[in-house]
Amino acid sequence: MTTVQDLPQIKGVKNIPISEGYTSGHRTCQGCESALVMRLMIKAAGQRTIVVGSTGCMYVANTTYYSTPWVVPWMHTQLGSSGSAATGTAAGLASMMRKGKMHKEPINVIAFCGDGGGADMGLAAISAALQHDEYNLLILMYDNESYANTDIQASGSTPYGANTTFSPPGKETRIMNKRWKKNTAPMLAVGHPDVKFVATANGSYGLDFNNKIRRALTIGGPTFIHSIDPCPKGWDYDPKFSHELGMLIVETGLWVQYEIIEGELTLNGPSRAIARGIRKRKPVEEYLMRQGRFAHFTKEDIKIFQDRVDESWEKWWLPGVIPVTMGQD
Ligand SMILES: Cc1ncc(C[n+]2csc(CCOP(=O)(O)OP(=O)(O)O)c2C)c(N)n1
Ligand code: SF4
Ligand SMILES: [Mg+2]
Repeated sequence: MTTVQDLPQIKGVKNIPISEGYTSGHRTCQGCESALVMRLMIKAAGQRTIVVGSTGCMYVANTTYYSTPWVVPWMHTQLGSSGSAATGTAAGLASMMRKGKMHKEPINVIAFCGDGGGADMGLAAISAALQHDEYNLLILMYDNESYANTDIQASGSTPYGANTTFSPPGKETRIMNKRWKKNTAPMLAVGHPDVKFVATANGSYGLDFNNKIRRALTIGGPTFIHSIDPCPKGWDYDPKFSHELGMLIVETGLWVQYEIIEGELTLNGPSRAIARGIRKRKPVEEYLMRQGRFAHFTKEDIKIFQDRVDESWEKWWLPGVIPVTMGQD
């Protein structure tokens, strides 16, 4: 028995599978990139897949009043439990097959979580899942940079200064959220040396997204993907600009596209061109000023933001990825 499915890399958009596992029947906002991420994910994984998802927009808006877009087995799990649900599902399948209660075949197990459920509340369970190298499972963290489902509260993944219901700009204090965004994928990659695949992804680069899902599912063992998902409601912009904002966050160098395969890091798409000096980073202002959540920013706030992004590319030991600098000998 093979332990993983044979999911070859997709060469070109014309070869993307036509079949859908995430169809009509959801009630996400117009322009919701997280919904696109779900669609891309299951398109790449195929029908022999079990999806479990923690509480958040991708649970609530996808299972309202007996309607659902999922046409693969799907289960809800508690907000901080994507890691434990993934481990339990993979262990359950292995046990049923070992006991002869199920036909032996490789079934993909994918657990998704939001940034609140993953990078904040569920970090411990994800860490535990990433140490169970006897199971094949993928954890996909879709990051809309807030606790969106409960009305856009700030999470550890919310960017510096963003207006959320927990961090509204006021007359006395303009910048309420002074934290820099959590750097989740490198944290998990560096902290779990046996994990064979950790990547960042973005629905605006669809084919790259599909192929990262396939690489994660076929490499064996637990794997992790962190996607950045523009959210018209929380980021406050016209839904028609979701795709463009997804590209801008990469083009400004604020989000870096990469994958770490068996400990080796490769930058992808525009991030690779930026790192090689082939392409210049766009000013972050072009990205920030397209969104209402940064509408209160002054020139000074934009400069603070730009300086942090510049620093990540110019001073970090692994530019844009790992926030440490080399100390003196
Ligand atoms: C233990 C627990 N605390 C709080 C909640 C309420 N709650 C439901 S969804 C949600 C937001 C989750 O945010 P995130 O994981 O980022 O997903 P998103 O809603 O942004 O898609 C919260 C706080 C809950 N369901 N369970
Ligand atoms: S609030 Fe954001 S993540 Fe939630 S359904 Fe709407 S666009 Fe999607
Ligand atoms: Mg969220």
